[in-house]
Amino acid sequence: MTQIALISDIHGNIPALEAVLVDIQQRRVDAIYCLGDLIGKGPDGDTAVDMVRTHCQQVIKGNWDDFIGKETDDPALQWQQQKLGTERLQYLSSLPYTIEFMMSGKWIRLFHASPRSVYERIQPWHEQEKRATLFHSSALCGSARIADVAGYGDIHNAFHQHLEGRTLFNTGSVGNPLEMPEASYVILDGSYESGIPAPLNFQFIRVPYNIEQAVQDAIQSGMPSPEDYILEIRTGRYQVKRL
Ligand SMILES: [Mn+2]
Repeated sequence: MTQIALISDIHGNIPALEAVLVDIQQRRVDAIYCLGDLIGKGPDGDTAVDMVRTHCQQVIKGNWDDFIGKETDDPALQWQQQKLGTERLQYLSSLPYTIEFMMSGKWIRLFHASPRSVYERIQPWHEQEKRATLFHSSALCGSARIADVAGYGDIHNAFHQHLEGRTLFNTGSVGNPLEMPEASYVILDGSYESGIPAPLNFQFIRVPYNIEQAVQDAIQSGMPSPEDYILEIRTGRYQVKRL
């Protein structure tokens, strides 16, 4: 069996990322994949990018990774762009859209927000018809197959549900969880690259981390308007329009 850890939505929160990586190392997984939004919101996107490049075998693009490369008048975004620097911004813009593979007889597709756009946001409480579109393919995907298992990040809200005979799940967020203030990630455990039906295990793991250190990091970084980010990581409650 192969264990693949899925992390997402780190958002420049290094104490959360470090705590998750320690937990992953203790579980002896075979690979780590990152589902995007390495940066933004929190202060240390540059370090998050460097750590993800070191530890993750595959990385896909999130909405923040996409729009951070664009010209902007927003001082908070300009601050993030300057901290990242040209090379990391180029890396983020070059990230692929999906990770797709067979595991235990199931076609698994991983993406940041939806198979169609990094900006399409679908919640577990949206109507079933809408959720079921997350199994679809699009021109952005690596294959035209309908996914047996679709996994994503973006909403910062971990869940796992079965619908229409398929499995839909969300990893939650490492650095900006919005259902409870503990870092979230998932481990997939199954028979990698095997088309033969076999057990497939999903583990949803919550990792307490040093939130006050993350708060201090934000204050000391000098980033513009850190208040919403600080409130969100302390409470797990959504404060602003942008995830
Ligand atoms: Mn995000």
